[in-house]
Amino acid sequence: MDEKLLSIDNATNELIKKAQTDGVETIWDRKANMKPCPMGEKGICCRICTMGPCRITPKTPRGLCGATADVIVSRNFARMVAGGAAAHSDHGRDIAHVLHMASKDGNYKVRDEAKLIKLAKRWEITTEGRDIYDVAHEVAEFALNQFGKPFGNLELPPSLPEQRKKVWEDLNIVPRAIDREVVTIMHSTHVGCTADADSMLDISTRTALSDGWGGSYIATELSDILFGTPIPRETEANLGVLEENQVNIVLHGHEPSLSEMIVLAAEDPELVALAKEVGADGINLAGMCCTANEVTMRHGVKIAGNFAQQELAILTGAVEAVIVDVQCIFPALAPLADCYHTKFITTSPKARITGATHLEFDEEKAYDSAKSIVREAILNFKNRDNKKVFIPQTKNHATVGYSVDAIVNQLDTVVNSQIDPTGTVKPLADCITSGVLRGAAGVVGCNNPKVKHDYGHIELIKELIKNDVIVVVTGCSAQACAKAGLLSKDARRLAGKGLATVCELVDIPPVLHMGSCVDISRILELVGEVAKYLNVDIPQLPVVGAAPEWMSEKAVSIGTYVVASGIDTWLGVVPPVTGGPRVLEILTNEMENTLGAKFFVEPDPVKAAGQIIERIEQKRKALEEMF
Ligand code: XCC
Ligand code: SF4
Repeated sequence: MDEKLLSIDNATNELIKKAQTDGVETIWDRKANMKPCPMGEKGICCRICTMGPCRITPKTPRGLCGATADVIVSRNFARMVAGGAAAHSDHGRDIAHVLHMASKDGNYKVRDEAKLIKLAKRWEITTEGRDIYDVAHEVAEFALNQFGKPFGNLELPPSLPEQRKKVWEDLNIVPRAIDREVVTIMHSTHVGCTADADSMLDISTRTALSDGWGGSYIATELSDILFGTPIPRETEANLGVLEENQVNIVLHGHEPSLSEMIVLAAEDPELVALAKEVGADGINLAGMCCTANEVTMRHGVKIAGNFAQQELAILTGAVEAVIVDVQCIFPALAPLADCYHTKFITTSPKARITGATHLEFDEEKAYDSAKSIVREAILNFKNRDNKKVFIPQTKNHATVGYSVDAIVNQLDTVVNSQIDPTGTVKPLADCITSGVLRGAAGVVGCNNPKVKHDYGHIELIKELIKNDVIVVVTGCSAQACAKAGLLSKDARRLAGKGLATVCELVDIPPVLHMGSCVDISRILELVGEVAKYLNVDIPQLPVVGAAPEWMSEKAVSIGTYVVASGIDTWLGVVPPVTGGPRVLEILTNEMENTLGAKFFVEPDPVKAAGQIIERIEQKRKALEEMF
């Protein structure tokens, strides 16, 4: 592989080249010109009040108010957690509102009644003899109350082992209402409040937990109820999924309430006919970032690419519209779309972008709203300039759709129901305790131009599966895997003997796509259930997390709740905390004593894999003594 290439992905490299020919810039050009601020990089710049900004140097070891490097670093870290938890949880809240407006004859319906009833029972909501939509509305209200309830703690899901909850209780970090935790961070980081790194990190941890076991968990469960719990299905990934003779629409962002309606609208006979009328063979939907994950998990919609490829989709010259809602959308798409015929359509009042066409998505009239957005795309087909079109011929096959239910069902295919119960995580737990699988890793998160595109994800994952560590993925990591062929069942040839055997018996790929980033809650559920089945706490399991190319505040919240859930987490990009020695010490060392897990920072994915395997083997020793 050419060292100078910016990605391990052909389609990406080809389009980066096209950008040069076309005379347009991409994230990699801007990266080459950007000189990151060394203060910001270490986390020691404070601009919380206007006596500053204050920066910590050997000559100025304290800010004007007297804040030390650790105080500043910990406050900056906390605010990142708050930003991330807010984004995930507000997404969860929006889905709850959609469930609240669901009705028998409306645009939004209940697709997974069994899951709804299960959740209603868990929340002690009457189900007998009631209309399913009455139950749905009460469940939605209950969920909405988790965001702002004035008293008590968050309602925690039953997959959380008691031992884990006890750890949080002892540390006084059981989350209360979700919004309250975010607001507490904004308050505590105000000038003149928390000035103690230890306490600041406790507050951060509690907030992150309100995301993982609260806002994100709600987002996943209610999305499954509304749009269906994913089951395994086939798809394809990379920019080669764009079609020369079709109206290409890229769906980018996060919330399935929009993308689900677009999926329906794109099948509307009226719009399909319109597409033919304008000279296209049909309408081709392709997803990007977590929206791609949502619609591929539930419909097999093809994946155009991950975070770093969003500009490249426009650069193909073959995309009629990029339709976005919230999160991870480059503002750069607006000026870039001007250089091509692509319509860049924003739909959410939470994420308007200068230069974009704003067509607000109205959830009350969701279907009509989606139809008019799709119509815009179709009518833009005539403006496509064939001289500017280049669709890379790179794509790969993938099997996706591994919700926890889907994994359990798949495992049941090898259970002898005469002897063993079905519908449990027992087979998975058995594989792990027996050592056929050495352990499991959740590899998640973004792309970051500090890392060669997709290299961090793919190198790490290949090493892990080679060593019989089963991998589950979400977010942009899942898409990197889809493009690299790792979600295909025949990727088992890259797995070690134990993992390959399991894959063959159970008929799964060695890397399982579990969904979008809010769906990391699925990973928590699965790990929690295995721990409960074995009657151990989560840190005792040979299970790790990794975010090799992370970049967002959401990833900081995720990393923090994953560690607080008792899962060691490897970061491939250094977080902006190195200027605070106490903060660094807590995150990368002391958390192990309090929470049973900690952060590791290792930019080299092969080295990270080595460390992970070593750690997993250590945990196995203790576990094997027990079983
Ligand atoms: Fe965004 Fe969720 Fe990161 Fe991808 S992985 S770049 S946060 S889309 Ni969540
Ligand atoms: Fe400076 Fe303190 Fe104000 Fe931060 S809060 S800018 S350290 S004076």
